[in-house]
Amino acid sequence: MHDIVAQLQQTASMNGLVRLGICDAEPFADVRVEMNRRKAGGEAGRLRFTYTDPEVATDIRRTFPWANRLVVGAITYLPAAGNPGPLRANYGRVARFATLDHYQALRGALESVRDVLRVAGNQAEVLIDDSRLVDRAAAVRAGAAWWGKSTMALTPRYGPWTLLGSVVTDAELPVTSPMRRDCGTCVACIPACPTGALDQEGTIDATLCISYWAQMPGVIPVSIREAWGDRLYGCDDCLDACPPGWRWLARAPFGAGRVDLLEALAIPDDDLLNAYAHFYTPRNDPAYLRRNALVALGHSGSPEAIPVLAGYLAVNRAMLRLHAAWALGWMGGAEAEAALERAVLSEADPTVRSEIQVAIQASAGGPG
Ligand code: B12
Ligand code: SF4
Ligand code: SF4
Repeated sequence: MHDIVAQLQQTASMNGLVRLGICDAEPFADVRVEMNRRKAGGEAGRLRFTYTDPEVATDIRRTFPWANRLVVGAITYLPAAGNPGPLRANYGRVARFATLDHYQALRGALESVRDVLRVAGNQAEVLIDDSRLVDRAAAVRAGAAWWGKSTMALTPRYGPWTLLGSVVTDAELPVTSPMRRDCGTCVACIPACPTGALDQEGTIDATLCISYWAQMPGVIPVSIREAWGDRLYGCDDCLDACPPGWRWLARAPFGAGRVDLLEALAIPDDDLLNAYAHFYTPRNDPAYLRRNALVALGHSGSPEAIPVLAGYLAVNRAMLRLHAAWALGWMGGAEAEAALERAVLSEADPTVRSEIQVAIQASAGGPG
C-alpha cells in the first residue's frame, strides 16, 4: 500500500503538482450547510456549478457510489502567469489563473495520477472544477491546503496561487492529515476587496465579487462597474493581498497578462471567442467579453478609446450600448459628452437612453 502512495507522490511531482493529499470520501456536511445558507440568503446569486445541486456537490458517492478516497492535487500557475503591473492606457488585465488554460496542466498531471491507480486495478476518475465536487473542501480535508478568510485554499509556499483538482478512487489508500494552520490575526484580504465581498467569518457574498460578474450574463451593476478597474476577466485583489503568497508572487515577471482592449473590441466574434476559449463566457456569447472590455476601457481608456466606445453606442445589442455609455461617462470630458449627446437623439431603448442621460451628467463633470 505504501508503495502505491509513494508512486502517486512521485507521479504527482514529476507532472508538476506542488501538493498531493488523500482524504476519505465522506460527505462534506458542513460545506453543504454553508452552501444552502448562501443560496437561501442570496449570496450565491445566480451561481450554477456546484450550487446547482449542493447535495450532489458535497457527497461524491452520489456520483460515484464506489468512492473510497479523494486524491487531491494542487498546481501553481505562478510565476508563469506573471504580474500585470500598473495600469496601462487602453489595456486590460486578466486574472492570473486565466492568462492561459492552466487547468490543462492540472488535468494532465491528475490523469497521470489516475493512471497509476488504474494500472494497480482500481477505479479512478479525474474531477476538476466540476459541479460534483467542492475542490477546496477536498483540498483542506486532504491536507493539501487550509482555508483562508478570503475563502481561498492556501498552500504553504504558494499561498492562494494554486488550482485544485481530485482523483476519486475506490482504492483503500491511507489518508493524509489536514494542516493545522489558519490566518491567525491577518485580515488583509478583507479591506483589499474593492467591493466588500468578504467578511471576517471567512465567507463571500458572490454577488459583490467582480470575478462573479465577469462570468455572469446581463448588465453589471453600477457599483461593480465603478470598482471594476481595468479587468477583462477575473479578479486577483484578495490573492495579491495575501501574505502567505507574497514570496511566490515576487517571482512573477512584470507586464504579463495584459490585453489590448481596443483590439479585443475590434476583432470579429469568432476570433474573440477563440482568443479566450478557456474563459467561462456566459452562453459562449462573445458580447459578454465585449461588455467586460467596455467597462475596463472606461477605466483605462485614453482619448484614442473614445471613438471606439462611441462606435459601440450604435451597435444592435442594447446591453453593449448601455455599457459603452457608462464607460464614456466614467471617462468624462468634452469628446465623450459630445458622443453621448449625439447618441441620445437616436436611442430607442428607454433603459439605454436613461443610462446615456446619466453618463452625460457624469461626463460633464469629468476630466475633459
Ligand atoms: C463557484 C466558484 C466561484 C464563485 C464563488 C466563490 C466561492 N468562494 O464560493 C466565484 C465566481 C466568485 C469564484 C471566484 C474565484 N474563484 Co472560483 N470556483 C468556484 C467553484 C466552481 C465552486 C466553489 C464552491 O462550491 N464553493 C462552496 C463554498 C461553500 O466554499 P467557500 O466559499 O470556499 O466557503 C468555505 C470557506 O468560507 C470556509 N469557511 C467557513 N467559515 C470559515 C471561517 C474562517 C475563519 C475561515 C478561514 C474559513 C471558513 O468554509 C466554507 C464552506 O466550506 C470552484 C470549483 C469547484 N468545483 O469547487 C472554483 C474555485 C473555488 N475557484 C477558484 C479560483 C482560482 C477563483 C478565483 C481566484 C478566480 C479569479 N482570480 O478571479 C476567484 C476567487 C474569489 C474568492 N475569494 O473566492 C479555485 C480556487 C483555488 C484555491 N486555491 O482556492 C477553484 C477551487 C477552482 C479550481 N478547481 O481550482 N469562484
Ligand atoms: S476576487 Fe476580487 S472582488 Fe472577488 S472577493 Fe476577491 S478581491 Fe473581492
Ligand atoms: S490575506 Fe490574510 S486573512 Fe486573508 S486569506 Fe490571506 S492570510 Fe488569510
